[in-house]
Amino acid sequence: MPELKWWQRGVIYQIYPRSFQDSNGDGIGDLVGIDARLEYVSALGADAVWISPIYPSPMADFGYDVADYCDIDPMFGSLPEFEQLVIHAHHLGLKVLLDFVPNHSSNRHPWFEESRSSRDNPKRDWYLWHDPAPDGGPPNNWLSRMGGSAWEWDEHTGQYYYHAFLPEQPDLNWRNHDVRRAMDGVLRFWLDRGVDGFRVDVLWLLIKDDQFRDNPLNPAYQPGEPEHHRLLQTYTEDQPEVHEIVRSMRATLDDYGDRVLIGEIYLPVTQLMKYYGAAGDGADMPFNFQLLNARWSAATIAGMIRDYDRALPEHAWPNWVLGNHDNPRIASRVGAAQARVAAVLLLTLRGTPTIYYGDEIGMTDGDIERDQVRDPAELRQPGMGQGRDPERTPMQWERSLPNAGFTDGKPWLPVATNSSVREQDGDTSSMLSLYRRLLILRRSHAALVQGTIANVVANGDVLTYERRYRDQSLFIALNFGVECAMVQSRSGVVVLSTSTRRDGEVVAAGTIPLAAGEAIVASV
Ligand code: TEU
Ligand code: CA
Repeated sequence: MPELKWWQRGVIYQIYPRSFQDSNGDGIGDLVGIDARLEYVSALGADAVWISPIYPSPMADFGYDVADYCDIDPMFGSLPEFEQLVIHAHHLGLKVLLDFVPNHSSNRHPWFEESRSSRDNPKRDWYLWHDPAPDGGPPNNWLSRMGGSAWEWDEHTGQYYYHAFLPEQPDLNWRNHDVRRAMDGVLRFWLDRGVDGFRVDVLWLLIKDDQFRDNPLNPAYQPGEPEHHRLLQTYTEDQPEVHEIVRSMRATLDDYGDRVLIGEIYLPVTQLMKYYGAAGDGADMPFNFQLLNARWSAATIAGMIRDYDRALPEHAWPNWVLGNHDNPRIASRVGAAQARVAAVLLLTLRGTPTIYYGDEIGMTDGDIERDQVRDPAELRQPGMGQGRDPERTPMQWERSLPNAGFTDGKPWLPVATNSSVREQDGDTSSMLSLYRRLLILRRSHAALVQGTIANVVANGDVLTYERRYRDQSLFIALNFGVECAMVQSRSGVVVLSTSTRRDGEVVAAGTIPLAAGEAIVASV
């Protein structure tokens, strides 16, 4: 196999900066705090950190409403502190990825303030302005993913502007080449400062239908679902013109060599594959979000692995994700025991894994009281299951300390103390120990990094597959059930199990027992 790139060999660790480590007692995580925890991330065995937005922002959507693409919000720190963090990370052998948010800016960005100032402002066409419909209402039926119409009336210029998310997040017009040039300059600003790549926010939404046609009704819509599910996104997502933009972003990163382009793309696998680019000149890693809300069964996951691997274009590199800052945490979705199975799955499947901060200690969704809710997705559609605060609660470092060591101040979200890094650190049976063992195993077995995956089989509640590279062959078995199961295996030696007592166990050819919620990796 051709020499792998760092992002093919490595493991990415997502840091939600607001919740990782506060260093100045304001209850909000910051860059100095992250910098102080880089040794922890490196010792865990990760190879790169992806930091969610840290740019100047009014924080209407907690940083995904950017008011200056080329600076650091004072709440998180400063550009020199960021540059220091990059130097420190690189010294530790960690790559640094930023979150690029090109689909929309903040309504407080100077670009939008110019654009909204008058109909003939040179930047008017940098955003999507439209006359009202004949009845004076919104131009069409497009809905915001945060609830309500996606059109906001601007009295001053007598037009509406489009926002896929909050009114504070006006969508940029990516059909305008001045926008593309400006955003290319943003990428180069950070690449010049040593950034090793980007996770691109809502890459699949960048282009909207140029005729602004109404989206069709969603026939599968069920009452009680979020409002925007009423419509199919036919004219507001996955438009064919987006791929030339992806190619352009990739070309810019390739100018710098060895940088990674990750796309946040919530699409079915068949549509997702286009984002690798027809000639492999698209995104390096269109995020594979299938595990985020998959039915947690051996049969479902087996089918998912086979279908995804079969759908991958030649030379396309797979990736897997168990969680992120927008979805309920894996340990809350499947429970503590199955979260251990999920860890083995994530770190033994073929392709690059992304670990969401806190999942390595089995963090669960935080309990957020009504008066503690911060997420506009919840505030605008309360009780609809859209809120993301629970998966964004602060990292739990040491539960004997105030706020688990996250902050000396009042944390921006409540900190759970049901577990922490410190107490798991020395416990060989802890989730943290399991993640560390898995990452050591992964790093020491080429079969897990660049091997093939074969014989993906679900037998009852047990999923098995093999990873092979040259003379190395690993057999992975995961019990998704609540009963002990017998698994057919070749002879070998257990090199890792979720219940540590089996490490080193010799496995005779035939059937071996797998306890409920147990997973093993055997060298066969
Ligand atoms: O998310 C895009 C997105 O559509 C999913 O996050 C999810 O469907 C939705 O946000 C749930 O409310 C990206 C960011 O990850 C998210 O945090 C931002 O809120 C959003 O884009 C707007 O930038
Ligand atoms: Ca702080």
